[in-house]
Amino acid sequence: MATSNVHEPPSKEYDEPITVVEKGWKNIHLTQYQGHWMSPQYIPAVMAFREHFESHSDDIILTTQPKSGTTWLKALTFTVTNRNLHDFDNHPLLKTNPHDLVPFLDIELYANGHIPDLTNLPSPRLFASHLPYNLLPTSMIKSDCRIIYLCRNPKDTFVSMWKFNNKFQPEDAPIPIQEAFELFYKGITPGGPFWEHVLGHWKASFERPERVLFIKYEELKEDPTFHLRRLAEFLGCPFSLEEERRGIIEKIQRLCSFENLTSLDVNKSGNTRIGIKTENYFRHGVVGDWVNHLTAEMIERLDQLTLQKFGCFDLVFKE
Ligand code: PAP
Repeated sequence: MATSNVHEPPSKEYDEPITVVEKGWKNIHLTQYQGHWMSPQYIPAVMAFREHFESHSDDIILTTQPKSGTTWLKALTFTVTNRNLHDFDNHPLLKTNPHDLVPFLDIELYANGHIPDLTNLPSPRLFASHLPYNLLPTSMIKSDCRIIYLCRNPKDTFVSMWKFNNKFQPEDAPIPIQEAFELFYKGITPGGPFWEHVLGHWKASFERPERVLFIKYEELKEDPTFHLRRLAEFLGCPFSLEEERRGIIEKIQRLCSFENLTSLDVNKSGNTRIGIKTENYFRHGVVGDWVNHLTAEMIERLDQLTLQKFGCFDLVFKE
């Protein structure tokens, strides 16, 4: 998506006190901002985004916590929304990593507090954010744009996050899993605490069901056809009978599948626009890999905490 950066006053000083600064995931420091943890380098971006983003009512915003399936959701939503523009044999996803088709607002377009000109992007504009629901710009909530949230069970999210963060550590000095676990458990993750991030979107999906769609990674994995229909209906572009007959849903599913995306050269080498190796966004792409990494004690503690946080909200995950 082409955008131009208007280099307005950069990096506004924080106008709120930084409550706690703690050394986070080894060399990745996290700071608390309005009750959520984030990298201090992103705070000017988050502030500029919240203050200056002007939402359109037909915007589509994908919100996730890191390692919950963002890459997959970007691929699926881009393909569903643009299905009349691209044929499957010559599709942008064959040559471009999903992150470069759907930009992050907070950590990419508003990076360093610069204010991008997004007014001329074609409708519907498709963006992503890792921010919790309560930190999304007011204009986004007021404009009635559509928000799609994808979440994943905490154990797989944690393992995926730990493995991903270790890609940025020296090979001979990875973050010990116990250390990473304690951080996750205490809520010290980008956008975390994990549970509050999920609950904010869960509640919003009941309060504004026509504007906030809540999807679970495990259910998407189990029945992608059902959830693709749900997603298209939510976006106001349901699949027609003719499309169903032509097998469009299966084609989208296949194009965006872990197996297909990881077979493409673009996802085997090179970097995304924000400088992360494309291959780092793919590992196993399965449900339940946590059994291979967590100790019995970690499982017990995480399950207890999750029950305590989600129990009364009828929010459960297949694992
Ligand atoms: P991000 O938030 O940094 O963008 P995100 O895409 O949310 O990362 O998470 C990556 C996880 O999604 C990886 O999970 P794993 O570590 O447990 O394997 C990655 O493998 C998985 N993933 C990426 N693409 C797909 C896909 N097409 N289908 C299913 N899972 C996927």
